[in-house]
Amino acid sequence: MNAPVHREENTQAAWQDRNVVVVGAGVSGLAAAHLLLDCGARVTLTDARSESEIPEAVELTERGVTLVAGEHPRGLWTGVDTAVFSPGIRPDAAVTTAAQEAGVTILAEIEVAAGLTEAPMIAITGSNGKSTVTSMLGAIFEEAGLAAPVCGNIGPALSEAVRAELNGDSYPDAYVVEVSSFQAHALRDFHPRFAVILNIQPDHLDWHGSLDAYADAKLRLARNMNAGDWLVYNGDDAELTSRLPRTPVRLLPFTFEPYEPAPPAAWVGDGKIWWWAGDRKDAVMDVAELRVIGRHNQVNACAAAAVASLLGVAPEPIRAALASYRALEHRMEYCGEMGGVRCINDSKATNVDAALAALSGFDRGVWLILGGRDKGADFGKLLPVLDERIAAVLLIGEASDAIAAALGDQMSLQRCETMERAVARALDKATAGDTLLLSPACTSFDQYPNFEGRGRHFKELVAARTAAGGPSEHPMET
Ligand code: UMA
Ligand code: ADP
Repeated sequence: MNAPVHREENTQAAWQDRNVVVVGAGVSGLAAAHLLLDCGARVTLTDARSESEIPEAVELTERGVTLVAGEHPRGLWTGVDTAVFSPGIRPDAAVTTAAQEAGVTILAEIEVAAGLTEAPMIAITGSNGKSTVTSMLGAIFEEAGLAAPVCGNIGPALSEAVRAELNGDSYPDAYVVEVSSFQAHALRDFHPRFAVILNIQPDHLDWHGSLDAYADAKLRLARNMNAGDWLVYNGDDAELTSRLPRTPVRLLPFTFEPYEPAPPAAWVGDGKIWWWAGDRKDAVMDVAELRVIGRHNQVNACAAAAVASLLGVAPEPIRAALASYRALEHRMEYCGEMGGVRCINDSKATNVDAALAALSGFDRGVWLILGGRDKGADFGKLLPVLDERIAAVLLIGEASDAIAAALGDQMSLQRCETMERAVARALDKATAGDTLLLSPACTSFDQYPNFEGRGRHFKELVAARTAAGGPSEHPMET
């Protein structure tokens, strides 16, 4: 049996003729298997799904991969010392326990890929806002003429992006990698040169077990960072600031209020995004130029501007990229207007903090659709923002009782059960200047396959009403 692969050995040569098991034949497992094959490894790919459910694996078996589908038998681990796990494999899954009992070293897919490139990693994590900030950074680098593939949790897998480089199809200056808590929890040697932690808010607690374990997973991203690296963090988030690493990594806060203590720092203040480095304080842009909606998106833009500034990108390309950046689908996505009522699809708000952030951006007249499948969330956290800004809360899905119990008689709660009824109720009653907001604070799995399906359904219902009531000629100002 070969010795386990560690950082200094995670080179193409170290994988040559090595037996390795890749667990999970989804986006990351398929990409990792191709990458390892390119490095000369002998790859076994295993997935709980049956062979017929993973047609994408055929290309790999044709390249010599052994596919073990339908189960993860114990025999997998014979003669194997290293396994590459997909992020979705839970730490308490039977396959994880079996690999551990067999003494196999478990590597995260992003760790393997990162070890095979010299290009610096810019890693972005947090509970909410990862995809937004990752894609904002991608847009800034593109504007600045830098080659910086956007990958990781946002898709494609880091393994796919690194494979393109090793095959000579791309020459990246850096990788912009969105890292989820699932990807971060198993990291050992991953060493980004720049990391961004946006916030620590309770999410995926069923997976991680506790808020501490979840926060630890996020902070693993920074565990190997040192005095030559930069950790960019949300200075307003007490759950995060109380957990900052005690390593020599250089720290850079971003905040929603002017930051006084010392440079470098970035903040949103006086209607602008500011960058303070050395003895210069530069206004990067007016937040009024942003097309994205909400205070949280101003902070996201500020975080992206901070990282780009650290990397030496000038204010003008940052401004230009952020001013033309449009919200990702299902994240505070403007999707129509009828009779002066603006409709916003924030279906990706699958936790309470995302819904809280969405609501914070409005003063009045919000018809809020809440509900779906409850993850054991504390809906009472919404109470401080369920004030005069709310016209009504429209409840859908399984979580209706839990939400009603948490919110009590504080406001007009209307049980609608389905999206159809919620949209119809809101658009029948709302008046010009109001907003219909889907920001449900729950997962979609009780009524939809995923949040994308839920968001698309919402948009279809809005579009049908808009068509019936005449198209809007006035796109929303943000
Ligand atoms: N599987 C097994 N055995 C098990 C459990 C799962 O074989 O015990 C198999 C499944 O049958 C399936 C495969 O594992 O074939 C799925 O692996 P996966 O869940 O790791 O998913 P991937 O398709 O590899 O996609 C992953 C990320 N998914 C998750 O973390 C759940 C994708 O993020 C990511 O884009 C992709 O890697 C590339 O990096 C998606 C996501 O939903 C978008 N992320 C979560 C989120 O954003 O909230 C964390
Ligand atoms: P992630 O990739 O972390 O899930 P997204 O950018 O996809 O983040 O946004 C997910 C949800 O969180 C959306 O509802 C979005 O409006 C909300 N959101 C985005 N940025 C933030 C933030 N900084 N704080 C709180 N919520 C946010």
